[in-house]
Amino acid sequence: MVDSVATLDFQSDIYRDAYSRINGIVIEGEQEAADNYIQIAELLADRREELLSLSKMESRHKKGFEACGRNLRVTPDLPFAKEFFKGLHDNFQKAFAVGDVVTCLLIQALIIEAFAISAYNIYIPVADPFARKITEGVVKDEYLHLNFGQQWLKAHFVEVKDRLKQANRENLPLVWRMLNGVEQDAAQLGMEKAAMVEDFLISYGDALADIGFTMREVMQLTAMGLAA
Ligand code: PL3
Ligand code: FE2
Ligand code: FE2
Ligand code: FE2
Repeated sequence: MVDSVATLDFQSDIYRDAYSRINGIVIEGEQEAADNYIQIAELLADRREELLSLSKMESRHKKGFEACGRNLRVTPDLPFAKEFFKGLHDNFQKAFAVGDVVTCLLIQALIIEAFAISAYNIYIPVADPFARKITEGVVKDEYLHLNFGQQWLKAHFVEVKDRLKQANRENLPLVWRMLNGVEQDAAQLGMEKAAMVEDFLISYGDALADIGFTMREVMQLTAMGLAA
């Protein structure tokens, strides 16, 4: 366990080994997000331009994190990262295949964005100076992306409520599993799982409440799979 930034050695083998997987996850996550917004643009033709611009932002994020890896002379472990995202990727593709835009938005614009926001917020204070600058710029964009999904789902709340509950039930347990899968490597970077869970629950829970769920429903939704 690393307890403060003062103990982090960004050049050490142990730090760079953990970074190769985390950096891979973030690069793959940004690529996944870029692809997902292009597909969502096909389902929401009237918001096409906006969604394609979100996709371009994701591609820029990916480039930024690739630079963070190069800066530490780390090779991102992309095969590991692909496996890490497989569950959410497969569920997104299943939803897309049947034109289920509500599930696609829940997976990408709520779950993946809230996951990214929590990870980036917890990473910023313990990042190397180069990566900190990049991540600070990126996290601002992620709030806009979360807001896109939030606004659209809020505007259609009555029609999408049941589908959202179902999609949350199918996908949130995957996030808790992903957090467990990254816990050890994140700890090497000075990031605590409990802090990431807390930040995730704030972003995701606030979004669900704004979309229209009652506080009681938000509690039920966010607890889904937490124990598993
Ligand atoms: C959405 O725009 C991008 C999705 C990326 C998902 C990232 C999840 C990250 C989990 C691992 C935590 C480490 C963060 C460290 C940042 C270099
Ligand atoms: Fe992003
Ligand atoms: Fe994908
Ligand atoms: Fe994003």
